[in-house]
Amino acid sequence: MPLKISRRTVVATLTALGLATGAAVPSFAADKVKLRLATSGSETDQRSVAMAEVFAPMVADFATYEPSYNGTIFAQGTELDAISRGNLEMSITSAQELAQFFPEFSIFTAGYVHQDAAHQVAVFNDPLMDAFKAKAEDELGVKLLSVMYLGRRQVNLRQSKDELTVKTPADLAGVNLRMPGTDAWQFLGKALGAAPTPMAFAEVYTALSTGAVDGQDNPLPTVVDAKFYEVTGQIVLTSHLVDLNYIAISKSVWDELSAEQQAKLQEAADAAAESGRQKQLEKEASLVAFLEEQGMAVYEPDLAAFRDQVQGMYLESEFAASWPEGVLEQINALGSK
Ligand code: KDO
Repeated sequence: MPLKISRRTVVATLTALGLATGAAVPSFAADKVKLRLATSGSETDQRSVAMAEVFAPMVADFATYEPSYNGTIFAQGTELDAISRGNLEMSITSAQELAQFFPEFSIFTAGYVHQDAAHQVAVFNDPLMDAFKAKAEDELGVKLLSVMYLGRRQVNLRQSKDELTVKTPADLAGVNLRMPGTDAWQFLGKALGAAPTPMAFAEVYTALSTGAVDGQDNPLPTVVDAKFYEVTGQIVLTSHLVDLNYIAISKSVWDELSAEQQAKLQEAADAAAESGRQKQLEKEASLVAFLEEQGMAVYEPDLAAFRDQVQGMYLESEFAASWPEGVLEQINALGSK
């Protein structure tokens, strides 16, 4: 059960401690603003690279950027709470994590809703997002700056294709599929037809190598970056979720910046997101050959069978009941299909 903490409570607590925002706080006075960012991604993940190489230099005249990787300082899924409590300034967060606080964010976690990277950007910048963004700011103290592309999630199994060939969701019955540890992720695993197991990203390589799980799902660049190909035998190109992350910042830190600094920071976040997106797309397009060279089978299943099952299960789920009326139709209208 995630801790729900209101922004008012956070501000009241900080005020009681004499740390209320608005007054001259040392880190905002003569010093630069400290921007600690926590991510469960690695240092070589394209989102991390874009933040370090594009974002950080663009804000360097007024901010110091201090990233931490691999969920080391804040475990995967705890970053939003840390920002809300004033213990962290930034994170690369997910709709699945936001859905723990605000169930309606699960609309962005549903399989086969986002169509591609451009669709994600169109949705994020559309007025339909205003109410979602306002809720995260007002009730959690988290401002969503920009949308990052993680990629098309694929099913990645230990078994060779000879041992198990996946054509339809029925072929995944009983497959112990690691999914990240929130309800929205677990439901996606079930919708694929598998038996999902919650586990933090940092533990996945070991779990695959020991056989504690049969597989995991992630985009191809992540499979390569995390070297999952060393401990798995096949990739089923289900493309079940065109996955995204948001660059998130503490709303109170944001409010302390001047209008000029805010504009620079926003520009830097957008530039980093765009750079990371292009690099991730390039990798995604080129990695099938690399994975095949590593001896992996990479193949498409019956995509219509997966899409029909996943979409059907979402529409009948309790998640869909939390989606604001008409938003799914608005999202679909922004796509090209
Ligand atoms: C994962 O845990 O499988 C996931 O892909 C979920 C994403 O939201 C994101 O947090 C990502 O891990 C990590 O950054 C590692 O790439």
